[in-house]
Amino acid sequence: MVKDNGSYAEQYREQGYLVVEDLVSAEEVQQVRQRTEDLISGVVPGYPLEDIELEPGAERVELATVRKLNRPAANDPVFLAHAGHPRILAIVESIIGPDIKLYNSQCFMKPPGGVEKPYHQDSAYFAIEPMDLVTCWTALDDVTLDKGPMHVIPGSHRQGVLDHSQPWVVRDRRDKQVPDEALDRGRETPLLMPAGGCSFHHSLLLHRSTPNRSTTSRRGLAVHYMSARSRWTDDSRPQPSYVLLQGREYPGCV
Ligand SMILES: O=C(O)CCC(=O)C(=O)O
Repeated sequence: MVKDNGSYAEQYREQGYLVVEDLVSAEEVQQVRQRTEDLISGVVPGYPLEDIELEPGAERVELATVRKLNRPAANDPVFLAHAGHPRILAIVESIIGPDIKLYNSQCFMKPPGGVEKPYHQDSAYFAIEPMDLVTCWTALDDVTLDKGPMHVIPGSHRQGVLDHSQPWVVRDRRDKQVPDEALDRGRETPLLMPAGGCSFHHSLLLHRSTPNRSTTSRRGLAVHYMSARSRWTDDSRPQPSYVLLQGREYPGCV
């Protein structure tokens, strides 16, 4: 059931996440799903190769090997339209206010056999302050336990950025993760939902996704939103320019 946005915001503040089923229509989901297939197969040519990440050990770009499409909303109009979805923006607004910018987006393809993504906080990778970006993760396929859902640790968004120094290596893939002793795994919750459902999570919430042990893909489209009052924190790189999706700009901010 879709509730009012005020109760969503309250749950989000307390738990650092929420799940809303049936937010995106079956037709809209199908359009995005089809687009992932057309971009990867080359039916729609031109998706930048440097923004296609493969599963560990894979060499060819195919539906069965792509781990994720990076920056889809920056690279493709269908994904940009999804980032501006009014029902998603209404919930994002109830959480971070009316002035909303697109920070980034990632389409996780998670094919059968797709590997896990270990525990992390998004803010450990985002050069933005304050660290209260919100990610809307839309299920493009039904998400069940065997398909490698996201898991979260409720309330873990209140502890600031944790150490991410523990290496995580699978074949040619190197990543980093939060060390086990910092995790209260007894509290972890899988985010299960039918296609068209969305989860929203805080950029400091501890989360991971498990391997896909099923025979079909588990695609999830993550769009990261920030307040237009945010600031860029990486002095070693020029500040990128970010698309305003709703509301107004603020001088000196992103
Ligand atoms: O969908 C996944 O497998 C991982 C998602 C994730 O880690 C994220 O959205 O930050």
